[in-house]
Amino acid sequence: MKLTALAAHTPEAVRAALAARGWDAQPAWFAATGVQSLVVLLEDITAAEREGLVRWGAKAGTDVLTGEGWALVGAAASRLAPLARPDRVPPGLEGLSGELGRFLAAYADPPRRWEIAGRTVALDHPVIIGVVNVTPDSFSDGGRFATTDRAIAQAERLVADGCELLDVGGESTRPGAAPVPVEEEVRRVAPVIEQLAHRGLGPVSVDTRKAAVARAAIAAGAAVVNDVSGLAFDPGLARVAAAAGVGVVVMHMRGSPETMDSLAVYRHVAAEVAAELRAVVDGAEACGVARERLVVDPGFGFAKTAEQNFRLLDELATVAGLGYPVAVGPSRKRFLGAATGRPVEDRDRATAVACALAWQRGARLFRVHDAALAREALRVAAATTTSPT
Ligand code: PMM
Repeated sequence: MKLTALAAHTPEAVRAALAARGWDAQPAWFAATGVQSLVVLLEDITAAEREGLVRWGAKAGTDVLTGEGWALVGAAASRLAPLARPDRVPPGLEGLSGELGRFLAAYADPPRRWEIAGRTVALDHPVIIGVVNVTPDSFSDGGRFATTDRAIAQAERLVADGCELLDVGGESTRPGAAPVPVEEEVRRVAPVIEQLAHRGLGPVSVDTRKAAVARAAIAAGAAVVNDVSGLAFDPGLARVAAAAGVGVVVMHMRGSPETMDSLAVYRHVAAEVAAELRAVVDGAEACGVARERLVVDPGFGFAKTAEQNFRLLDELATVAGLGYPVAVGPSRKRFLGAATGRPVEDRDRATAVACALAWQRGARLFRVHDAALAREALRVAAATTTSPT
């Protein structure tokens, strides 16, 4: 007998082992995703559901760990699947089917495209979003691209280095940054967006928390709104985005840039960030934003300590489990400095590594200042992923 330990962090190894033994690509992929072990934490369940899960686990031969109001179930995806099917779920566990079904559907068929205004962004490869900050005080590049010409030159460099989307921002959101009035923010971003659209550089995203700025940016040619407040700052923003049919990136944060550092208190950061993002996308959809236009972002550096950022990076699959494409923006942030001891102007290598790790955990869009380094790292990471994920 000969034993080989297969890599179990993704379905890849099983798929490849089956393909090498004559299986066709499609059945090999389905079987591999079915064999893949998943762990789900079910919270806010009743005592009866908890007991029902323990009984089901004993029968199904799966691990179920429980406590007051929660259960943690570890099982192959194919074993979990009956719990998600109304016709197969054991009596008393019907209330769990909906959420489990939603999760398993997203696991089996993750989003492969993102619809933005006027085009579709394919997510079968790393999509790099280049940062064009038109602010005098952004933490890493504030003031450098404060004029339209300089912003355009930076955008040209980013596109040459492989960016597929340019994110233009006119308000710094670093901790403690002062708010910018609407007219000033529009004055900063609109001419740059107009020029980028005019020159065919783009598509362009506008990094703003304000409906009025989003409206002006969309009129100037923006195809995406990227809101670091997760639609919390300005209740009108979602409707503006919905009416215009633009893509929407909703980022997780708590409070505002002035207050966020004091709100970095979590019991289980990945679970809480995912739950809060779920509430945001539900709210966006209720305002008319189509599901296929939404991207979620865990908001590295926003209301998180360095340790929480790293936990979140490692557990990014929890955010991907929501079933929306995931964007990340670790670029040059403080937590990377905490790990490397490097100052802000020397964090692009650390950023590239963080991007590669995020790709492996399910992120598909990467907001960076230095696209060339990130692209190299992401090409290496993406080369390890061959299957239709
Ligand atoms: N970070 C910043 C600004 N905008 N948008 C998204 N979606 N994700 C981020 O992580 C993010 C963002 C802060 O960085 P900057 O001041 O360098 O732009």
